Amino acid sequence: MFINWKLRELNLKIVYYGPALSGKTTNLQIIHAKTNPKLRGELVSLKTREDRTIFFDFLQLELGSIKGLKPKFNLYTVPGQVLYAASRKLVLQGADGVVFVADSQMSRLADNIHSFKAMHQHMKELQLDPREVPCVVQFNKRDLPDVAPVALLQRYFAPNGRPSFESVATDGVGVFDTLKAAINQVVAQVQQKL
Ligand SMILES: Nc1nc2c(ncn2[C@@H]2O[C@H](COP(=O)(O)OP(=O)(O)OP(=O)(O)O)[C@@H](O)[C@H]2O)c(=O)[nH]1
Ligand SMILES: [Mg+2]
Repeated sequence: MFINWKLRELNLKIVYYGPALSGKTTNLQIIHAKTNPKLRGELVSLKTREDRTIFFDFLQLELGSIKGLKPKFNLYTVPGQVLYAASRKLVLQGADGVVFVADSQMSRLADNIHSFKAMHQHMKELQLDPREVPCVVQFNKRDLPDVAPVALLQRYFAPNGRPSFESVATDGVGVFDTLKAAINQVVAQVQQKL
């Protein structure tokens, strides 16, 4: 959280984290495409020629007001490829909330688990308390065959009633439900701190 008192702006950071190719960038592309241009900035993507995220994607949304301040939600994605662990950690720094995007395919379960653990490890190293930072989980690619049952995914990634959403990000399904839940959680926590 960063407050610019002169401009009365409240900057909040939400990071989309998850394994390679789970659909993090696709979430931001859909949010960018479907949000009123007056409320959002441009989508900045630092990517390889094969459209893989190399450092991060970034999209800023300006919504509502909190205690007389204008909140700006800065949405970032991390690069999922194994190679870019250092970038993942850097992008996670200072996060006010995270969205964990899991790939629902059974064959990707181990990668999701590995990425989820790594996220918690990075948070600890960055002095972010995983019990404090709001986290919403998205089970993406529900349109594909051989997806893991939601109950199984919930047991791994959303125990104790953590908000979780099924999605088909390429079709926009579940993208805004996930985003709204993340924003709501972040706002609720910020309101307590202000
Ligand atoms: N079938 C299906 N494909 C999807 C879905 N969401 C994303 N994809 C596809 O999965 C591929 C990877 O999506 P990205 O959004 O680039 O994934 P990413 O998590 O940003 O990947 P990295 O940047 O490498 O970490 C693309 O070809 C997407 O079109 C989905 O819900 N269903
Ligand atoms: Mg990406």
